[in-house]
Amino acid sequence: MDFKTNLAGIPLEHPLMNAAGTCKLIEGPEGVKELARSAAAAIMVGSITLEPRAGNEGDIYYSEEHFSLNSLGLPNPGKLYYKKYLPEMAAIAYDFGKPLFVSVAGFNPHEYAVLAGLAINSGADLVELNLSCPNVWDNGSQKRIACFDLSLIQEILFQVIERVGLEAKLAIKISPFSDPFLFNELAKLIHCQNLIYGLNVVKVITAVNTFPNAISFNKGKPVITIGDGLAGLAGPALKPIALGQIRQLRGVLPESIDIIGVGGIACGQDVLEYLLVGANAVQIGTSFLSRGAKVFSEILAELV
Ligand code: RRO
Repeated sequence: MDFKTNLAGIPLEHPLMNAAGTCKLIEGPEGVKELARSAAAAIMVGSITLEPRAGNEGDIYYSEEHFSLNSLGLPNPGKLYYKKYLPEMAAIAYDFGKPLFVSVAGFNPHEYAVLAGLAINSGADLVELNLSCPNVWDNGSQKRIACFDLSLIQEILFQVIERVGLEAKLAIKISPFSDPFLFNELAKLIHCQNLIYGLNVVKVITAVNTFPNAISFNKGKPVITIGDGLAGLAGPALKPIALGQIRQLRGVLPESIDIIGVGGIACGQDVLEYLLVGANAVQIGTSFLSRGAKVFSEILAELV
Protein backbone atom coordinates (compact mmCIF):
# COMPACT_ATOMS: atom_id res chain seq x y z
CA MET A 1 0.00 0.00 0.00
CA ASP A 2 1.25 3.47 -0.87
CA PHE A 3 1.43 5.97 1.96
CA LYS A 4 3.46 8.60 0.10
CA THR A 5 2.58 12.11 1.20
CA ASN A 6 4.02 15.57 1.11
CA LEU A 7 4.37 18.58 3.38
CA ALA A 8 4.55 22.05 1.87
CA GLY A 9 5.47 20.34 -1.40
CA ILE A 10 8.26 18.29 0.21
CA PRO A 11 7.70 14.65 -0.81
CA LEU A 12 7.75 12.05 1.97
CA GLU A 13 7.88 8.26 1.52
CA HIS A 14 5.22 7.92 4.23
CA PRO A 15 3.75 10.13 7.00
CA LEU A 16 5.95 9.13 9.99
CA MET A 17 8.75 11.21 11.56
CA ASN A 18 10.06 12.05 15.03
CA ALA A 19 8.61 14.93 17.05
CA ALA A 20 10.79 17.85 18.07
CA GLY A 21 12.52 17.35 21.39
CA THR A 22 13.44 13.74 20.69
CA CYS A 23 16.39 13.89 18.27
CA LYS A 24 18.59 15.86 20.63
CA LEU A 25 18.50 13.06 23.19
CA ILE A 26 21.10 11.44 20.99
CA GLU A 27 23.25 14.50 20.60
CA GLY A 28 24.26 16.07 17.31
CA PRO A 29 25.03 14.48 13.96
CA GLU A 30 24.97 10.98 15.53
CA GLY A 31 21.32 11.49 16.48
CA VAL A 32 20.52 12.56 12.93
CA LYS A 33 22.39 9.53 11.58
CA GLU A 34 20.37 7.18 13.79
CA LEU A 35 17.13 8.72 12.53
CA ALA A 36 18.40 8.69 8.95
CA ARG A 37 19.03 4.93 9.23
CA SER A 38 15.61 4.37 10.82
CA ALA A 39 12.37 4.11 8.85
CA ALA A 40 11.39 7.72 9.69
CA ALA A 41 10.47 9.59 6.50
CA ALA A 42 11.91 12.92 7.71
CA ILE A 43 14.17 14.06 10.51
CA MET A 44 13.24 16.77 12.99
CA VAL A 45 16.04 18.48 14.93
CA GLY A 46 15.51 20.81 17.91
CA SER A 47 13.98 22.79 19.39
CA ILE A 48 17.01 25.04 19.26
CA THR A 49 17.51 28.37 21.03
CA LEU A 50 19.97 31.24 20.62
CA GLU A 51 21.88 30.62 23.84
CA PRO A 52 22.95 27.17 25.04
CA ARG A 53 20.54 25.87 27.70
CA ALA A 54 21.23 23.18 30.28
CA GLY A 55 17.48 22.67 30.72
CA ASN A 56 15.61 22.25 33.99
CA GLU A 57 17.08 20.35 36.93
CA GLY A 58 15.60 17.56 39.01
CA ASP A 59 13.01 14.98 37.98
CA ILE A 60 11.95 16.41 34.62
CA TYR A 61 10.60 13.38 32.72
CA TYR A 62 8.04 10.80 33.78
CA SER A 63 6.30 8.19 31.74
CA GLU A 64 3.68 5.54 32.43
CA GLU A 65 1.21 3.54 30.36
CA HIS A 66 -1.31 6.31 29.73
CA PHE A 67 0.73 9.50 29.56
CA SER A 68 4.12 11.12 29.86
CA LEU A 69 5.01 14.37 31.61
CA ASN A 70 8.01 16.52 30.84
CA SER A 71 9.55 19.72 32.00
CA LEU A 72 12.81 19.53 30.08
CA GLY A 73 13.16 23.31 29.78
CA LEU A 74 14.55 23.45 26.23
CA PRO A 75 17.94 21.83 26.77
CA ASN A 76 20.11 22.34 23.68
CA PRO A 77 23.63 23.49 22.85
CA GLY A 78 22.55 26.79 21.25
CA LYS A 79 23.05 28.70 18.03
CA LEU A 80 26.84 28.51 17.68
CA TYR A 81 26.76 24.73 17.98
CA TYR A 82 24.04 24.43 15.37
CA LYS A 83 25.80 26.90 13.10
CA LYS A 84 28.70 24.47 13.09
CA TYR A 85 26.79 21.18 12.90
CA LEU A 86 23.46 21.80 11.10
CA PRO A 87 25.05 21.75 7.61
CA GLU A 88 26.53 18.32 8.46
CA MET A 89 23.17 17.14 9.76
CA ALA A 90 21.46 18.34 6.56
CA ALA A 91 24.11 16.52 4.48
CA ILE A 92 23.50 13.26 6.39
CA ALA A 93 19.74 13.54 5.85
CA TYR A 94 20.32 14.36 2.16
CA ASP A 95 22.59 11.29 1.76
CA PHE A 96 19.75 9.13 3.05
CA GLY A 97 17.25 10.87 0.76
CA LYS A 98 15.31 12.37 3.67
CA PRO A 99 14.38 15.98 4.38
CA LEU A 100 15.73 17.70 7.49
CA PHE A 101 13.34 19.84 9.51
CA VAL A 102 14.49 22.17 12.30
CA SER A 103 12.37 23.31 15.24
CA VAL A 104 13.28 26.76 16.58
CA ALA A 105 12.24 28.38 19.84
CA GLY A 106 12.92 32.07 20.42
CA PHE A 107 12.28 34.16 23.50
CA ASN A 108 11.12 37.04 21.29
CA PRO A 109 10.31 37.54 17.57
CA HIS A 110 13.88 38.60 16.73
CA GLU A 111 15.28 35.36 18.14
CA TYR A 112 12.80 33.30 16.10
CA ALA A 113 13.95 35.19 12.99
CA VAL A 114 17.66 34.66 13.68
CA LEU A 115 17.16 30.95 14.37
CA ALA A 116 14.92 30.43 11.34
CA GLY A 117 17.57 32.15 9.20
CA LEU A 118 20.26 29.89 10.62
CA ALA A 119 18.19 26.78 9.89
CA ILE A 120 17.39 27.75 6.30
CA ASN A 121 20.97 28.86 5.55
CA SER A 122 22.23 25.54 6.94
CA GLY A 123 20.12 23.52 4.51
CA ALA A 124 16.94 22.79 6.48
CA ASP A 125 14.02 21.90 4.20
CA LEU A 126 11.43 23.24 6.64
CA VAL A 127 11.50 25.32 9.83
CA GLU A 128 9.00 24.52 12.56
CA LEU A 129 8.43 27.60 14.72
CA ASN A 130 7.80 26.17 18.18
CA LEU A 131 5.16 28.56 19.52
CA SER A 132 4.16 26.22 22.33
CA CYS A 133 6.94 25.30 24.76
CA PRO A 134 5.22 25.12 28.17
CA ASN A 135 8.26 24.60 30.37
CA VAL A 136 10.31 27.75 30.70
CA TRP A 137 10.32 29.01 34.26
CA ASP A 138 12.14 32.07 35.58
CA ASN A 139 12.19 32.67 39.33
CA GLY A 140 8.99 30.67 39.78
CA SER A 141 7.03 32.41 37.03
CA GLN A 142 6.22 30.76 33.74
CA LYS A 143 7.09 32.27 30.40
CA ARG A 144 4.10 33.06 28.18
CA ILE A 145 3.30 30.34 25.65
CA ALA A 146 3.49 32.26 22.37
CA CYS A 147 0.60 30.56 20.54
CA PHE A 148 -1.95 31.95 23.01
CA ASP A 149 -1.02 35.52 22.05
CA LEU A 150 -2.16 36.13 18.47
CA SER A 151 -0.45 39.51 18.16
CA LEU A 152 2.81 37.87 19.22
CA ILE A 153 2.35 35.16 16.56
CA GLN A 154 1.81 37.91 13.99
CA GLU A 155 5.00 39.72 14.99
CA ILE A 156 7.01 36.48 15.01
CA LEU A 157 5.81 35.61 11.50
CA PHE A 158 6.51 39.13 10.28
CA GLN A 159 10.11 39.10 11.53
CA VAL A 160 10.77 35.53 10.38
CA ILE A 161 9.54 36.29 6.85
CA GLU A 162 11.61 39.47 6.73
CA ARG A 163 14.65 37.32 7.52
CA VAL A 164 14.06 34.14 5.49
CA GLY A 165 11.86 35.36 2.62
CA LEU A 166 8.67 33.90 1.26
CA GLU A 167 10.20 30.82 -0.33
CA ALA A 168 11.15 29.30 3.03
CA LYS A 169 8.85 26.52 4.19
CA LEU A 170 7.45 27.47 7.56
CA ALA A 171 5.46 25.39 10.01
CA ILE A 172 4.04 26.58 13.31
CA LYS A 173 3.57 24.25 16.26
CA ILE A 174 0.74 25.05 18.64
CA SER A 175 -0.48 23.93 22.06
CA PRO A 176 -3.94 22.38 22.39
CA PHE A 177 -6.62 25.11 22.29
CA SER A 178 -9.51 24.48 24.68
CA ASP A 179 -11.39 27.51 23.30
CA PRO A 180 -12.77 26.43 19.89
CA PHE A 181 -13.06 30.08 18.78
CA LEU A 182 -9.28 30.36 18.89
CA PHE A 183 -9.07 28.14 15.79
CA ASN A 184 -11.11 30.68 13.83
CA GLU A 185 -8.93 33.50 15.09
CA LEU A 186 -5.73 31.69 14.17
CA ALA A 187 -7.14 30.85 10.73
CA LYS A 188 -8.11 34.51 10.24
CA LEU A 189 -4.59 35.64 11.18
CA ILE A 190 -3.10 33.16 8.71
CA HIS A 191 -5.57 34.23 6.01
CA CYS A 192 -4.66 37.92 6.51
CA GLN A 193 -0.95 37.13 6.24
CA ASN A 194 -1.61 35.20 3.05
CA LEU A 195 -3.51 38.16 1.59
CA ILE A 196 -0.70 40.57 2.46
CA TYR A 197 2.03 38.41 0.94
CA GLY A 198 -0.02 36.80 -1.85
CA LEU A 199 0.79 33.20 -0.89
CA ASN A 200 0.71 30.79 2.04
CA VAL A 201 3.23 32.14 4.53
CA VAL A 202 2.57 29.37 7.05
CA LYS A 203 2.56 26.23 4.95
CA VAL A 204 2.15 23.67 7.73
CA ILE A 205 0.59 23.57 11.20
CA THR A 206 1.89 21.03 13.70
CA ALA A 207 -0.81 20.09 16.18
CA VAL A 208 -0.19 19.63 18.99
CA ASN A 209 2.54 20.27 21.49
CA THR A 210 2.13 18.86 24.99
CA PHE A 211 -0.88 19.95 27.07
CA PRO A 212 0.62 22.57 29.42
CA ASN A 213 0.71 22.42 33.19
CA ALA A 214 -0.47 18.93 34.01
CA ILE A 215 0.46 17.34 37.31
CA SER A 216 0.68 13.79 38.62
CA PHE A 217 1.56 12.47 42.08
CA ASN A 218 3.47 9.48 43.33
CA LYS A 219 3.18 8.76 47.07
CA GLY A 220 1.92 12.27 47.72
CA LYS A 221 4.72 14.02 45.81
CA PRO A 222 4.57 15.49 42.29
CA VAL A 223 6.49 13.26 39.87
CA ILE A 224 8.04 16.38 38.31
CA THR A 225 10.10 18.39 40.78
CA ILE A 226 10.26 21.80 39.08
CA GLY A 227 7.51 24.39 38.49
CA ASP A 228 5.39 23.16 41.42
CA GLY A 229 5.12 19.81 39.64
CA LEU A 230 3.51 21.35 36.54
CA ALA A 231 4.62 19.85 33.22
CA GLY A 232 3.64 19.18 29.60
CA LEU A 233 1.42 16.12 29.13
CA ALA A 234 1.91 13.82 26.14
CA GLY A 235 1.40 10.17 25.25
CA PRO A 236 -1.89 8.23 24.81
CA ALA A 237 -3.93 10.63 27.00
CA LEU A 238 -3.16 13.43 24.54
CA LYS A 239 -4.36 11.52 21.47
CA PRO A 240 -8.13 12.23 21.61
CA ILE A 241 -7.38 15.89 22.32
CA ALA A 242 -4.95 16.14 19.40
CA LEU A 243 -7.36 14.38 17.03
CA GLY A 244 -10.08 16.88 17.97
CA GLN A 245 -7.66 19.76 17.43
CA ILE A 246 -6.84 18.55 13.93
CA ARG A 247 -10.46 18.01 12.97
CA GLN A 248 -11.21 21.61 14.07
CA LEU A 249 -8.14 23.01 12.30
CA ARG A 250 -9.01 21.18 9.10
CA GLY A 251 -12.44 22.77 9.28
CA VAL A 252 -11.08 26.33 9.27
CA LEU A 253 -7.87 26.10 7.23
CA PRO A 254 -7.61 26.09 3.45
CA GLU A 255 -6.71 22.69 1.95
CA SER A 256 -3.41 24.20 0.79
CA ILE A 257 -2.13 24.36 4.37
CA ASP A 258 -0.88 20.98 5.55
CA ILE A 259 -1.22 19.57 9.07
CA ILE A 260 1.21 17.41 11.01
CA GLY A 261 -0.54 15.48 13.75
CA VAL A 262 1.23 14.65 16.99
CA GLY A 263 0.09 13.22 20.28
CA GLY A 264 0.06 9.69 21.63
CA ILE A 265 0.76 7.74 18.46
CA ALA A 266 1.81 4.20 19.38
CA CYS A 267 0.50 1.97 16.58
CA GLY A 268 -0.61 1.93 12.96
CA GLN A 269 -4.27 2.35 13.92
CA ASP A 270 -3.38 5.62 15.67
CA VAL A 271 -1.76 6.93 12.47
CA LEU A 272 -4.87 6.03 10.46
CA GLU A 273 -7.03 8.00 12.90
CA TYR A 274 -4.79 11.05 12.42
CA LEU A 275 -5.07 10.70 8.63
CA LEU A 276 -8.86 10.34 8.97
CA VAL A 277 -9.23 13.69 10.77
CA GLY A 278 -7.11 15.40 8.14
CA ALA A 279 -3.42 15.16 9.05
CA ASN A 280 -0.98 14.94 6.12
CA ALA A 281 1.82 13.50 8.27
CA VAL A 282 2.44 12.58 11.90
CA GLN A 283 5.18 12.91 14.49
CA ILE A 284 6.08 10.45 17.21
CA GLY A 285 7.44 11.65 20.54
CA THR A 286 6.68 9.61 23.66
CA SER A 287 6.72 6.25 21.83
CA PHE A 288 10.04 7.10 20.18
CA LEU A 289 11.51 7.93 23.58
CA SER A 290 10.30 4.66 25.11
CA ARG A 291 10.82 2.29 22.15
CA GLY A 292 13.77 3.82 20.27
CA ALA A 293 14.19 4.35 16.53
CA LYS A 294 12.66 0.94 15.65
CA VAL A 295 9.29 2.49 16.51
CA PHE A 296 9.07 3.93 12.98
CA SER A 297 9.40 0.57 11.19
CA GLU A 298 7.09 -1.12 13.70
CA ILE A 299 4.30 1.45 13.30
CA LEU A 300 4.81 1.66 9.55
CA ALA A 301 4.44 -2.13 9.22
CA GLU A 302 1.17 -1.97 11.17
CA LEU A 303 -0.06 0.92 9.05
CA VAL A 304 0.63 -0.92 5.81
O1 RRO B 1 11.93 21.43 26.36
C1 RRO B 1 10.77 21.31 26.82
O2 RRO B 1 10.54 21.31 28.04
C2 RRO B 1 9.61 21.16 25.93
C3 RRO B 1 9.44 21.83 24.75
BR1 RRO B 1 10.72 22.96 24.02
C4 RRO B 1 8.24 21.69 24.02
O3 RRO B 1 8.01 22.28 22.97
N1 RRO B 1 7.29 20.88 24.54
C5 RRO B 1 7.48 20.21 25.70
O4 RRO B 1 6.59 19.48 26.12
N2 RRO B 1 8.65 20.35 26.37
